[in-house]
Amino acid sequence: MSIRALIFDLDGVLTDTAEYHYRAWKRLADALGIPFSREENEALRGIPRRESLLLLLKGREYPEAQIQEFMERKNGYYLQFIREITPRDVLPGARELLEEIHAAGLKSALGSASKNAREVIERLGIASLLDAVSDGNSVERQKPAPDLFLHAAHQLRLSPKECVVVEDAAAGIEAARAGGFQTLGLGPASRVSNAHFIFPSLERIKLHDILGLFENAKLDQPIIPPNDSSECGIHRHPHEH
Ligand code: B16
Ligand code: MG
Repeated sequence: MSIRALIFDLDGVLTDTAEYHYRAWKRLADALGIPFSREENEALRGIPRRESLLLLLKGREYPEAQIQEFMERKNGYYLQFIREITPRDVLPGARELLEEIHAAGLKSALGSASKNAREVIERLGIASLLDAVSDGNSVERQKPAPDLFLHAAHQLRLSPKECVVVEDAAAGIEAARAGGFQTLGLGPASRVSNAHFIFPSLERIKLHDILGLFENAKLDQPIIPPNDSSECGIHRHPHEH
């Protein structure tokens, strides 16, 4: 089946809001006297707000009202930080790829766990390049459940098999695969090892390269990765189900 759309995660794929999430969580952690490092922040990549807070609290228990207040406080800090976002904060290659998708008559959508995703894409100046937005407000069950991406495909009126999900986090790849989507992982293989294909980033990646990978591959059969896969930055996940 041919690919008709790409569904993009936001943080780590189209822009790098991880730094702002980190600074906001760090401010909360400092106020609570809980140690919290940049390394620990890595585990929060792609994880929804509540689950992120529970990881930060490391088993400390608080009443629900207090949990809500912590989440609101962190979000208040985050909203202050994202006021600094401008179109220059779109990650290299992302705007060009969105423009190529449009020019080719394919569709694109956002699939982000963030409840602030709309504000971020407006500030980045890419909202008009996305045909549908599925975000933290769109569905109940967040990643690694597939609902967010299924909601995006539904808005595009496409089946999961016709869509490639582009993700930088393990929870996102798991969500996409659970929904039956094709997956393109970005970043270190340690984070996205379950993706069908992996690239270091979107920089210098052309739409026809992505389409070629998925359209030529028989995704239901194991394949042997090409010898030069490490050089070209393309990795084919060998264990298809
Ligand atoms: P919010 P993504 C995720 O975005 C972030 O990676 C994660 O760190 C954050 O906790 C989550 O969104 C929720 O964000 O607090 O703004 O609702 O990678 O799914 O685009
Ligand atoms: Mg992400």
